[in-house]
Amino acid sequence: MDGTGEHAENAGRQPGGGEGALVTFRAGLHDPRTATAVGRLLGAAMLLCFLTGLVSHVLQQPPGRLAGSLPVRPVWFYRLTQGVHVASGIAAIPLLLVKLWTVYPRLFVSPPIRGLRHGVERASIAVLVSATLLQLTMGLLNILQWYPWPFSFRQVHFALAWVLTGSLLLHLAVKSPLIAAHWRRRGPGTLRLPEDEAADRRALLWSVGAAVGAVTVVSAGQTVTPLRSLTVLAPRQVDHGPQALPVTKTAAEAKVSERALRGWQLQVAGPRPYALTLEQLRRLPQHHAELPIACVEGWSKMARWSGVRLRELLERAEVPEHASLRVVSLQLGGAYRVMEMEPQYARDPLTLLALDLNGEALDLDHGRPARIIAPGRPGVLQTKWVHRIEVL
Ligand SMILES: Nc1nc2c(c(=O)[nH]1)N[C@H]1C(S)=C(S)[C@@H](COP(=O)(O)O)O[C@H]1N2
Ligand SMILES: [Mo]
Repeated sequence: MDGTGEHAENAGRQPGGGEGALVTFRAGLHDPRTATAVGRLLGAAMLLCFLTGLVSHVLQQPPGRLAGSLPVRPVWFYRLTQGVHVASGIAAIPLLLVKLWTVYPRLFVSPPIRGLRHGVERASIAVLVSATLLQLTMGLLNILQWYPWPFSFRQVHFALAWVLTGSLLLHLAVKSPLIAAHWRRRGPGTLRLPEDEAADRRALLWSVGAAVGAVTVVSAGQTVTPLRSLTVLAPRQVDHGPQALPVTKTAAEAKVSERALRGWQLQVAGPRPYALTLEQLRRLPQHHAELPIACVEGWSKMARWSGVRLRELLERAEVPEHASLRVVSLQLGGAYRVMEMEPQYARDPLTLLALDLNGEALDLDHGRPARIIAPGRPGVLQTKWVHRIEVL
């Protein structure tokens, strides 16, 4: 079918609609040109979201071959990619709603299925729409820290991303003639709209732009400090929290109490294993690093950390240069009790077993007595309440 035909079917303007239409819709906002204009913004947001999501997944669970080449610089690498991930996902929500609204008259085409090809196309759109709705809803609930599901968020979000991308590519392929015909405002296939409908469309596109801009501005403040007073959509106010740094999981939530810290020692495994008390750690050479915490939920903030270089702790135990580590927290359960670290992070001069944050001893909520801080890594891997360092 050519673009013009679809246009006419989509938007019969006579009362009673075109032949076979169950419901009639005014053309201006439900035509392929509007769908294309909104669709490509949505497509761009989804593409950015997908790529930055892959980055986040790989950093958190590197496939064997990639583990050695994960980037250690720039130190704000994950801060940028995850900020873009969350911002593009949030921007996609109004875009998706408007896109669905521009095309929903197509739900009512009659007959509903005109043959095998049409049936397959409609089925793929059903998969695309439900996967996208589910994906964006899951992501949004996650950044609001609401986990109503029993399964692992990350695994399901990752699998769904592939289902969504596959069905999106199929959709783009099927619609490519229509998209090509309506890519420009005045293409060969486009009908000239009456002025009032063209104005409707312009108004719609401006409002979509404004809505996307607004949701981005009110959520970006969790990362972009000058916008922080506008942060109403994001759950984290980056100025709140002890020592001017937000907390995702408090010590109380992780069931780490002051009592559990009594008699604490850092245990380091290796050919020459040893244990050190906090006083002994403080007597080792102290180093400083300006590094951000960048949470997968999108908030991030720079901080000043001091403590012992992880590299020096490993050298003392004669851990081989190319060894990966397992860092174990005092926390008794939970997904982030144990963290693995590749050698390029472990040996980086900026990677610290931090004892101080912004000039004071770590607050209990920030991981007292000691926590890991490494450049370029997701917040979930910046393990708090570190107890033991093991060699893999
Ligand atoms: N042991 C342990 N470490 C942890 C967590 C945790 O739940 N348990 N949460 C992580 C997450 S999700 C983030 S974003 C950072 C936040 O560090 P902060 O609370 O000091 O800001 O800590 C990480 N370290
Ligand atoms: Mo986090």
